[in-house]
Amino acid sequence: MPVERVFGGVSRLSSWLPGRLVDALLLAGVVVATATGVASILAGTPSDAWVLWLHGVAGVVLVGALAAKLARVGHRLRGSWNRTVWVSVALTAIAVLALASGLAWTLGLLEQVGPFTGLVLHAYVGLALLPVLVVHLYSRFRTPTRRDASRRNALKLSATLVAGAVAWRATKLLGPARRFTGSTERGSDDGNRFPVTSWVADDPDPVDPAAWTLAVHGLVDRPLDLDESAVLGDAAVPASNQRSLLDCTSGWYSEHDWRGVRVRDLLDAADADPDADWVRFTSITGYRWSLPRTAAADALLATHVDGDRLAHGHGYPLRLVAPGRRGFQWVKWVESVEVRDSPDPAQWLVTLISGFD
Ligand SMILES: Nc1nc2c(c(=O)[nH]1)N[C@H]1C(S)=C(S)[C@@H](COP(=O)(O)O)O[C@H]1N2
Ligand SMILES: [Mo]
Repeated sequence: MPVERVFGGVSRLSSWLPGRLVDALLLAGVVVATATGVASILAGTPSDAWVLWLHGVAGVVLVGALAAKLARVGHRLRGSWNRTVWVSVALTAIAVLALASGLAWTLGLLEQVGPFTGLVLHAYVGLALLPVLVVHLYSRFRTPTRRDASRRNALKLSATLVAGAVAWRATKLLGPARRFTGSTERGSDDGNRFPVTSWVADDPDPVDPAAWTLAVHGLVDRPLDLDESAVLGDAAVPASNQRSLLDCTSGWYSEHDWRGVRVRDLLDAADADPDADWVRFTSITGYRWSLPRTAAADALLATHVDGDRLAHGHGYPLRLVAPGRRGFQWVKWVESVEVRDSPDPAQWLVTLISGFD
């Protein structure tokens, strides 16, 4: 019977490593997967690819460790279901959903679920696991014992990690082409025809250019208040071009030729304090992000995408283009550039409470 063979294989797998080591592997896997999943929000350049690689390896190792654990403890379902069993069952269900959604996203089987992309769904399910895991550990946590710390077990653990790395590599090859962040390409080099992603509450009316200005202020000697014609290419702030890739954490990316004013030129024109290390960009909606001075200087405040004037959804009249930074930092409908000597930790809260990505 093939089914019996599968279960037989799994239970052999479950006795391959001592149960306490499987449990330790599960806990370590969840810790690594959570840390790298959260960190991936900031992964913007290929030098950050290892974060996503670790995330994937942790995921496939968790699949194996979870199977081994279920083969070992599954029989408890036949006993009476006390609170501890209920928590374990809930934890298993969420873990299976988290792993399956991550795998399905990688394989291209789960692009969209209602309002969420498969990747966003995966992130929420993964986060939902944490409180249930804490409750589970509270009643069931055991540390591995000295007996488990053998050379043999160390070799087996290493072999498991290598197998995980190979399996993750193979899984990625089976799925569609994705950037190292897991994002798929959408509407590159095609003007305004790429996805609009705004947080639910961040949905302003189209900006009336006659009533709009860009303020450059804060630690500057000469504050500026520029109207649309000034940002469209003035002698004081010349037009610049920038090819750059927008990579949204919801799982898509789009690469374009952007045109606008270089932030460095704005800071020069405003005589910004050379010792001020931060620049904060704020939208007409209050949405904001701050960049370190050097990254800000290289950024562009774009008026055009692939030669077309920016559409409202993409931030008309002016949006931040921040090379190497994830999409959520590319503030749309910018009306303020503030030179500061400190970062702005509250920006995280401001972007989070704006709604869902
Ligand atoms: N003001 C404002 N800027 C914003 C957002 C927003 O909700 N409000 N969304 C951000 C996110 S999450 C992304 S991925 C990009 C998307 O840009 P697009 O809608 O032009 O594709 O804009 C960013 N800038
Ligand atoms: Mo985004």
